Amino acid sequence: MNAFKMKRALLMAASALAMMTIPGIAAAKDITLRLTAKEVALPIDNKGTTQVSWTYEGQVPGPVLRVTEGDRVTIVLTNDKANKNSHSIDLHAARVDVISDFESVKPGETKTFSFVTTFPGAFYYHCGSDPMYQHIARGMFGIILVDPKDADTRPKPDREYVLIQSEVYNNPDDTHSIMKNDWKHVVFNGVAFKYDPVHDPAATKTLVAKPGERVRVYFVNAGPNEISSFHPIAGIWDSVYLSGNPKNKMVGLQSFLVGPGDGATFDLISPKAGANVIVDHIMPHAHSGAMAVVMFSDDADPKMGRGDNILVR
Ligand SMILES: [Cu+2]
Repeated sequence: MNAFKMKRALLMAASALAMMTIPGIAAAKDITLRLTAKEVALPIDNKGTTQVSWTYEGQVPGPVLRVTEGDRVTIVLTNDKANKNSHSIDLHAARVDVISDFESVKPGETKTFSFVTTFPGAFYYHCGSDPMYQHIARGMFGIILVDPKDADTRPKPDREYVLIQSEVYNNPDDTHSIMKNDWKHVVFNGVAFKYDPVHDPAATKTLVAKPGERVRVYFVNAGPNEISSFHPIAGIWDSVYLSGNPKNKMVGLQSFLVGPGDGATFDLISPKAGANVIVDHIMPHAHSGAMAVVMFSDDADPKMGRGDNILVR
């Protein structure tokens, strides 16, 4: 074989290798995620008491963003022209430049930036505009799930739920009161006792699963200020993945601390029918709103904890 033929054969072999895919390993994708910041009034309790909220897409928490490890993610953030404040987005799944990529966007303007996801996990995203603690206290946060590119690195869940903890402040207009931690409720997914008809008869929802099913809870503590001692009453965390990374696995835990700005993934399996209550075991947090009932029964609604119902609105 002459040098030319040798070079051509090597090039062909290299391109054949590049086209090969490994079974079970997801190929990287280009994903564009568009978010609009909206300032709206939203309920903070099951009675329907409302508060002016600063949001992504008019929702607290913001939409669940879901990509796979290795994907190239482009964020397009628009600040609605009806808004009064500048807003931004800081995603803990990104490795970028805080100044140019996470910069504030004025009302009526749009900002675009990209990053490649390098670690799988359950990551926090939030507004970082000044004062950041006020934008978070007003509801500008959500979760970005970066699924591992090799789905076989941990057991497949039967159901998935997102719980995002945050504080609701008595007067979020008063930034000093937020700095002094003068909150009214600690909540999951924006509303006090949202999934707890036991402690609040006005609640209409619970999380559900069948006995024996693996329930995977993606948890983020948005804060802005309080730590969470995350515990399933009448259950034990089967597995806890620090930051949601399959490599950071711990087993058989009763409670696990998640600080503001952090997240973790929790697997829960109930051997019998009945209820567990997921709480922040810090009592003022639990009894002001941070409780969520998980009902385990054989007739659990098959649509819950799947598809669009992993963050139960
Ligand atoms: Cu904001």
